[in-house]
Amino acid sequence: MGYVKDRFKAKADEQNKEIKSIIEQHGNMVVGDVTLAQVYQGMRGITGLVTETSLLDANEGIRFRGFSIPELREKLPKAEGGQEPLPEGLFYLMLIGEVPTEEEVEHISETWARRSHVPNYVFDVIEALPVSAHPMTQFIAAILALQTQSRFAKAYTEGISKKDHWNYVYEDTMDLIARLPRVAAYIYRRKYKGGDHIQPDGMLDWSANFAHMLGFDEESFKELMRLYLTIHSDHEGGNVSAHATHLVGSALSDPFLSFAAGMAGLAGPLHGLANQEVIRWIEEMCKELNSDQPTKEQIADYIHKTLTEGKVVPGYGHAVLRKTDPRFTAQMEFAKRHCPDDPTVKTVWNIYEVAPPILESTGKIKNPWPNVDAHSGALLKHYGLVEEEFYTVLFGVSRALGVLASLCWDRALGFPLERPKSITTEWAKKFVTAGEKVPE
Ligand code: CMX
Repeated sequence: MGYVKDRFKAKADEQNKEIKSIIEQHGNMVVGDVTLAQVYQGMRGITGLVTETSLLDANEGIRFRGFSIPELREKLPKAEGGQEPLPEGLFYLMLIGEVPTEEEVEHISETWARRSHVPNYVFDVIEALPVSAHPMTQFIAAILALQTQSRFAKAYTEGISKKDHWNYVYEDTMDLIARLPRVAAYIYRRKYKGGDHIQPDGMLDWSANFAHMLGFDEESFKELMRLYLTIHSDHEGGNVSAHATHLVGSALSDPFLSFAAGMAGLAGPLHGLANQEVIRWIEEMCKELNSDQPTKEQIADYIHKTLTEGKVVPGYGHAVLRKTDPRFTAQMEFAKRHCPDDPTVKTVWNIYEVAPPILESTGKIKNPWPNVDAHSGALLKHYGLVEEEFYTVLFGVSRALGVLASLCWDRALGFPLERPKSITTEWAKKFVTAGEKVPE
């Protein structure tokens, strides 16, 4: 792995110099004003973080180091005979900032396969939980069990220079990403397949081996996994899972602890759990209507009913995006190629036609368009991965790529402890009364 690490360090040193000069020369430039409404309402639109791996445009969607999802699908190396990008390549792109060659991607695949051994006590920790525990609870517990192997935590305790933090964070990142598919597959087979576990195949790429350990050896499912693990990996820095990982990492908690925090955030229904909620919402609708393919009129009625009951329509809306999520479109294209006649897939497409105008007509939902979670469950279900409680774990395995590549950058750039200022409503009242003067 040496040369990828050396390349990363060289890039980070270059970037460090540039950042120093930006701060020295332009550090006083004002990036934006902050209103009281923003302070109260989830800090929407406040620029306050640097995340090098990707940037989100409200209308265009995500770009990874400048590349859109359609560009990634075209430019990143693919498995032999495959059409979808290998997520190993996206990790390299996010880390180094350049599109990798096939050899570089193969090198990362091999490195992760070599580092993928999971100690038995991690499985014991999973087994200690009731089998009914949500897969995300089991996943987070397993990540915490893996933490006992953190090279960063060990080195920090022994005493290392701040200049070397990045080195150990990098090593932990590679170990953790390598081990996650085995842990996730173990949870899946334990919970849904009676503990009939499948050994890894070290000859396969990261996604194909994951699919294999889950018990899905069909080539097009492996392709779906490659696409899925690529497109869920990163969505700039302010989303809950990325921000939580970055925030906890800023306290110099090691990558395992930081990533566990990110996964706790991903497990929320307004974030990563939405993929589970989407398929449940569709299934409940179908059950209520006694049909596996409700009409558009029936779907419209069901959306109205959901809104009237004061619930969200899962898979729709976004804090930043204002158009159809390109991650939704990528999955739709995949479905058109592989399973256009699947009834759940067709229902997802019908919802896409019906939901936006209804959501828009409420006058309060800022983005009536689908996000990544609106489509993913239908594809997984098509291939027989029907246990929707597990879907957020798949999201989590992918999200590791982006948030951990970012954590490497955080430490390589020496970013400090994150500590924004908070206020009280008492403070806000004085501020308003004193005509925007900051109270003493
Ligand atoms: N259905 C019903 N109401 C919705 C809605 C939806 N899909 N999306 C937004 N709203 C509501 C909000 O709840 C809010 O209502 P109140 O003013 O009564 O509190 C109002 O519309 C304004 O919200 P917003 O500014 O448009 O959206 P936010 O930035 O506050 O929230 C999000 C963004 C994603 C949490 C929200 O759109 C939502 O809850 N969507 C459904 C859940 C979902 O799909 N989450 C996954 C997001 C992608 C991911 O992270 O994986």
